[in-house]
Amino acid sequence: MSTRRKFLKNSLAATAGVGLVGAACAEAEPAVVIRSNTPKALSTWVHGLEANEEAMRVMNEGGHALDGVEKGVMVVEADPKGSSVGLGGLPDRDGNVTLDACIMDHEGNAGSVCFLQNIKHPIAVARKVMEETPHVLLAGEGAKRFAIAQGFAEENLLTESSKKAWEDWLKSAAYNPIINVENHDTIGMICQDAKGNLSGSCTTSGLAYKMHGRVGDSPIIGAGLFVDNDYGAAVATGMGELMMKTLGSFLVVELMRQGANAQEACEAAIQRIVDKLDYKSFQVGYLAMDIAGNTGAYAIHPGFNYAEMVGEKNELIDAKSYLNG
Ligand code: SD4
Repeated sequence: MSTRRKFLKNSLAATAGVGLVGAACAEAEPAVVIRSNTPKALSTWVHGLEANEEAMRVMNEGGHALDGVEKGVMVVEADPKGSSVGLGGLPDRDGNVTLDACIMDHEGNAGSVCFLQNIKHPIAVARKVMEETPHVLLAGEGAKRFAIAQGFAEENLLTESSKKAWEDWLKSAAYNPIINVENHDTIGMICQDAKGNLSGSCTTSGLAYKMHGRVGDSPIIGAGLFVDNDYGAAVATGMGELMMKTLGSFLVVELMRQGANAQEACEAAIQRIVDKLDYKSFQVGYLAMDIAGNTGAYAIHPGFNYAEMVGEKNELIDAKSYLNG
């Protein structure tokens, strides 16, 4: 049986409540998918449009997918208007901007930073962790010291407008992380380069007004991002606790490995959240690409969109969702 038919059969059986543990995993065969070598950039939310432009520029000048996903999201990290990423990101409830980011390449190398403060480009620090250390994840003060040792400048990331928003929030100080626009525009990005290799990145200031020290899914390999260059890549955005409890990005890629296409895999990973967790008041969106350059996207609630760029065409697309308004 083809891997894809096996995935569909298993999905139906799962819907019928049949236990399938190990069934698909044990028999997984390589999917018959032809690797694309057309450079492509895919990223979450409307700011993905400018990230895609930069990533494609870098890849068209001979950069690898890894360069694309790093340089692409750096545009958004540096934009003070973005309230969920890098400079201008909304702070935690004590007024500190704390950043999470990770990056993964086509060889399965990964680097990440979490609870990083005062460094504008956490994604570039994550890449340095990947390339210059034997580790995957550096946190907090240690991550900052490493960044400074690598030549990154220490700077204040709390802009006047994010400080003002925090001061307004302090008047009620209601800590009730729910879906709303300012809470979920992390950038997750997947690129495929002219060699057909995939890489991914994810960078965020996390939930606005989170508890000091809270770290979300975005720096966790497998939760906010996963890349398997034999099958595909996935990124996540939204309420990180839900992706962490289901290891969502890994799940999406694993489902592709078992024969699901990118869209089916995103839908099945959202279904996993719906089946297991209290999901109704939270948004989660998954975005995925397989090695053929096919894409998939799915969210719990309407409102998740993403940018997809091939050649000169860069489009913003609305993802389908489990709930409909
Ligand atoms: C987090 N997933 O820290 C991030 C938030 C997010 O768009 O995606 N914002 O939970």
